[in-house]
Amino acid sequence: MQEILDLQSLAMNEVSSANSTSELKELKIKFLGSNGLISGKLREIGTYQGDKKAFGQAVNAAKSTVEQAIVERESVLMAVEQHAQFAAEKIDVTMPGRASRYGFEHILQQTTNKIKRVLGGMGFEYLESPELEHFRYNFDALNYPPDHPAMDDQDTFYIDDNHLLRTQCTALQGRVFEEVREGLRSVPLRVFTVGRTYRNEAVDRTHSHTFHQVDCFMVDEKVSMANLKGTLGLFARQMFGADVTVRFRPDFFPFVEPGVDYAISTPKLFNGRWVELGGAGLIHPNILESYGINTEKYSGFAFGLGVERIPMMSYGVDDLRQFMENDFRFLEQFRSEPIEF
Ligand code: FA5
Repeated sequence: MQEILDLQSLAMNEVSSANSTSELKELKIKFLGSNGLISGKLREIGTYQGDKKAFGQAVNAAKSTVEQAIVERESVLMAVEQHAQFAAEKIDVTMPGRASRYGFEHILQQTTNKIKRVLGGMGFEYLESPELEHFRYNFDALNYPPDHPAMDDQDTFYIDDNHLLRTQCTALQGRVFEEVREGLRSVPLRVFTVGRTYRNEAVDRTHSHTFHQVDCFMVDEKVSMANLKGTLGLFARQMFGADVTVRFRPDFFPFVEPGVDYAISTPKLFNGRWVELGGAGLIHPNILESYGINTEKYSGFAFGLGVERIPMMSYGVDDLRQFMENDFRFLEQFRSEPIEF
């Protein structure tokens, strides 16, 4: 019997000096597991030579005493361990949070959206037109005689002899007029496009090899320079503010007659200096006629301008290369409303 009491006190000592729940788990196996020391004694009860009953009672008493001690020690150790874990994983809720970054539209995209709103609001239909263009839409369809020197101003990146990266969004015209000839569209027409254009250009503050243009044209009865001036004046006031004035000066483009370049001026920007925006004019009758549009009845105007010029003017940006360089410190100045992703 003494041997059971000794076993019990050995177990109690070890349990009370266990320092972790995992140590305690091992002691539970050691004494009470299926091959444990106390379990072994339980199995001996049947074959015990002597007072079986007293032996059995002593073994069972030792078993429940040790079980009880393990449960009590376990709750103490669990509390200690939990406390230590909480201390280790403590979060300082007073620390300032890390602000999440919202995306926003690039300033050129914001400008494009505004152009679409303004011209759309004036009744012009927005059309897409390819950046990788046929030579014939970029030049032939626009009344450039073969090898005309005006094409030298617009050298570009050629894919093969017949395909190039478009140098001007005016390339849309031939595509639309072709649809008129095929009966897919009819005059009157009011259309525009906005998109990327390319030129083999000596890059400087106001010229890039990759830039954007708006190109807009209208064909209807009795369209004149007065309509062009009125439309561009309204467009400029909507884009830049009510006090903008537009100036026209004669210029040459093979696809317009007469041709002009136009500049805007406002007392708010660049000390009221004229800033050139683009070219314009009345669509050359050769073009309209080549697509079967009756020039006795119909005439049209067209204008095109560089998109980068608009935020350059509005915000006083003096180098358009910054729009393409993706420097966040620059772009973040033009934060718009956050975009929902
Ligand atoms: C044209 O591209 C004509 N297609 C415009 C036009 C349309 C005339 C319809 C008549 C009728 P120009 O080459 O001048 O014209 O370019 C127009 C505008 O695009 C320029 O005033 C300028 O604002 C912009 N632009 C031209 N080249 C570059 C360049 N390399 N980098 C940035 N902007 C440019």
